[in-house]
Amino acid sequence: MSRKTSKSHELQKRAERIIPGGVDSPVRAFRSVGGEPPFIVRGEGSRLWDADGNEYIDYVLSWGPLILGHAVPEVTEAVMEAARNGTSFGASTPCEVDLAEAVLDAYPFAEKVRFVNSGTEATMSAIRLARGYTNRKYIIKFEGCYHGHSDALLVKAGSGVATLGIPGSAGVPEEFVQFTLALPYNSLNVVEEAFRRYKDQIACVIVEPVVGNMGCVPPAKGFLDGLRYLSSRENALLIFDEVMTGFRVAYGGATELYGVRPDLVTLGKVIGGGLPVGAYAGPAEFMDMVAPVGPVYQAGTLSGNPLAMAAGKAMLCYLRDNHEIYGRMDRLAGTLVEMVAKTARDADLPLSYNRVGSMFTWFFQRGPVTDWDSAAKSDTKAFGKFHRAMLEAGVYLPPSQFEAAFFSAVHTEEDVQQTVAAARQSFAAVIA
Ligand code: KE4
Repeated sequence: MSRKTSKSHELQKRAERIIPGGVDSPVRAFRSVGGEPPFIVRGEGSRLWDADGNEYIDYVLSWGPLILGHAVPEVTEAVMEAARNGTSFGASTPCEVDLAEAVLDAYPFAEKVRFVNSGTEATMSAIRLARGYTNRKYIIKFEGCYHGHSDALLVKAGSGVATLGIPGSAGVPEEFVQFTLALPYNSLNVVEEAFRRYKDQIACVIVEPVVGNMGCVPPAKGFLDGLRYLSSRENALLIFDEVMTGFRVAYGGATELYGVRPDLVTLGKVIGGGLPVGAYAGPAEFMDMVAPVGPVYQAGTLSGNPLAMAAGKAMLCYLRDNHEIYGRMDRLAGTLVEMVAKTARDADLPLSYNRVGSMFTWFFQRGPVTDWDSAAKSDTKAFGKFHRAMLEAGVYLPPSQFEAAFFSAVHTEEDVQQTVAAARQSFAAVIA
């Protein structure tokens, strides 16, 4: 029996008349998987409910923030308590100092942190800081990595060393991306070539230390060390964009997991507990370049918002005091990913996967997936069929082959068994 969808359909029709595509972020429109998105009304634990009363096991978790699942009592209570005292002051509050200390506790290489309202603001500000500190213009990013929607970062994949940034969006003048180099992920020799070609002109290298935005792609052995070596040798800043991996792949993120020290780290998602927070952090040598101490300007009306700070503080305090959840998520997510892959093999369906802790992606191809060029070989039509069938079976996956899925500390063995069973029947739909 297929899901009831009339209420979500009605809401979608209302929404798309007054909001572009009916969504406040493009990927939510389900354009790359087909079908209409359910309108979500409630989340609890590992589950979501939509406007028609359908229940789902959630592997999007608001695109990463909800590592403890939905409606976590500690977080909800903290936000309600804060709200009783007012929602915003545009002034310093004790809670932002508490959260700053919690962030630096997990990232000991950093001495100072600045809170902003999104991952986009965090990476945009970190790049401005790197350019201000080095007095250089060029930046290196990697194809398939996404760092938010600031102009300098919206470049087409495939630019490579040969060609400077090509706008990846309408409305971005080529002048705004002319100093952006988009290189293949996991290819150190191309980075070396870029530093040779643009000697003493590159301000920073920004990288997702574990990529989530071409689907999950881990760094090749030595890649992060190599970026560290080359950035240091060339006096460029190394920026780890840990908006997705921070407090997820380990309490101290990929910085802890791989033991490579960046010069700046950007954060978001988990540190806001589901409320809008971004951050950038690093040694005082760099961070004291930021206004009002230094000449690099950055500001925000709602930066350090007391409700967001309360949510983030509750989240990080829980993670700090319950480290064992990382091992449990790693084990259970591993079981899920491998059992679904085995189900695909049993159905003779080409499927590969990448997983780092509680973030993962099933790729509809034989693999391996190590960079954008290999990720792009995936059968996105098959993924779309799989996504739609899983939704019908009560499993809510990211609506794109090129997104990471997330596991939480509250997903259960029962969730895993139910998901594997749903995958078994969904693969049949893919093959049909
Ligand atoms: P936001 O501006 O969306 O808060 O963060 C931008 C960003 C920066 N860096 C990384 C590594 C990110 O993953 C993101 C945002 N992630 C996407 C999911 N792939 C957000 C989902 C969306 O765009 O709706």
